Amino acid sequence: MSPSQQDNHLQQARASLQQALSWYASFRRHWNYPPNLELQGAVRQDLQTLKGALNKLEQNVIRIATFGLVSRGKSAVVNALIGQKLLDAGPLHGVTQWPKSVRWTPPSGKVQVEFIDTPGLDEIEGETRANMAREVAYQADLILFVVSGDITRTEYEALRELQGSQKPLILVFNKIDLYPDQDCQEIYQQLQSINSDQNNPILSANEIVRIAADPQPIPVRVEYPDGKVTEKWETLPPQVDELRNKILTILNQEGRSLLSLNALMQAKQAEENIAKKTLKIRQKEAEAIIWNYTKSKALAVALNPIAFLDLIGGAIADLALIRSLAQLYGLPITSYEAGKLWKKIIFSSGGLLLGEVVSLVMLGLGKTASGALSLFENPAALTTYGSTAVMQGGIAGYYAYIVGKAAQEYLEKGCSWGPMGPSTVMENIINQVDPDTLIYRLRQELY
Ligand SMILES: Nc1nc2c(ncn2[C@@H]2O[C@H](COP(=O)(O)OP(=O)(O)OP(=O)(O)O)[C@@H](O)[C@H]2O)c(=O)[nH]1
Ligand SMILES: [Mg+2]
Repeated sequence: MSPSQQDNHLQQARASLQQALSWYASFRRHWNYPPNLELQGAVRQDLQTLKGALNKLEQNVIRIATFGLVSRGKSAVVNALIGQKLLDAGPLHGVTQWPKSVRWTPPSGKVQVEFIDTPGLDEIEGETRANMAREVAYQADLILFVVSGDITRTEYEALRELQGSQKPLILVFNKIDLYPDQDCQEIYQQLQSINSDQNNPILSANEIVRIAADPQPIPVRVEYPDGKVTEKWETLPPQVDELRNKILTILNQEGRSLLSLNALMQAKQAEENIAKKTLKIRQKEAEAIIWNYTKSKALAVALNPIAFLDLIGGAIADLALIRSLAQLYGLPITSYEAGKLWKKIIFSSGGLLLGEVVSLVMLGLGKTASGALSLFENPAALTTYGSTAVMQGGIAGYYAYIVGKAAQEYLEKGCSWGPMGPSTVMENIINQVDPDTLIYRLRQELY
């Protein structure tokens, strides 16, 4: 990716996050509703995540996390990469107990790096471990998975789990100084074979790097000119150049795009959380709003004697309903978007809302006719007017209810219109809503 492309990605991500933040900054100032302390508390962390994601973008910090079982040399790898022993590393099991981070300014880089060093995956217990791993993977832009030999079952499972986080991953084969060349080669080939499932490869071959982060001292024979022979221990420098170069290449070629993507992913998640919590906490008020609109729309359509006004009035009511919901939630939806959303609901529902149009027109015409008739000649026609009106009102109200539910679903998805196909949403809702009960309920209210 060219630098300008990457800058462009950064800009887009930044703009998106800034917009979200400026919207939520006014979160406490719902214009129609008093601030809700419970809600504010519930979304505080998500707002923090949003801010954090933006900060990270602005500082150009890439997070690289180490993962692996205990004593594989995770901390040693970070030390070797930055060329300083900033992290404790040692032969005891469980030297690193909690995730720790260290900053690194790469030589050529336009970005900063923050290494996150984690405890061994087998060191901490079940639930806590899963949470820690998930949290770190979520924060990371790049993962270094450190092994020091053939892969174990636990390692394989951890790799599979990490695959779900959709973060780029480099498999680091550390401690190669402990193996003769032949063995090292064999292990390397075995590591490549973890991709045996071609349809679902964990990594590509060139994502495996062989290093020695902290080679053990080796005995060296020293022969003096006088024939005396002694042995002394010599420590070789770390061999991590291949890994460092690989990381630097990634940072240069796609660092900023990676950063943008991850920030957006985090923002999306945070916004979804905010929307979900808001919807949950405002549930009662929302139900009341939907129900009120449903009733008024049904009543208005039933009582209105002019056929086409039913339709126009109905549409206005639907729009107002969507806007009221958005207002109640304080979620980022403008009038323009409300209109777009309404159109989507109408068009995507195809047959369903076409049903409303057709039945409203047909019944509306009948109603207009029987209403007119009854005035002049036939008092019995008033009964027809009445039952038509109830039916028509029921149908109109039912659709208002569906529109309300659909709007809720949309808002819950964090108001990102893209990938959420409207027809899917409609389908979900129609599966949820039981039309008979509802029309029944409406009829009850109308009588
Ligand atoms: N021979 C050899 N030993 C290494 C190498 N890298 C690390 N070690 C040793 O392996 C041991 C564990 O290293 P650490 O970096 O503490 O491993 P870790 O994965 O961070 O371990 P925990 O934090 O306990 O999970 C230390 O004694 C290191 O000196 C290497 O490349 N070669
Ligand atoms: Mg460690």
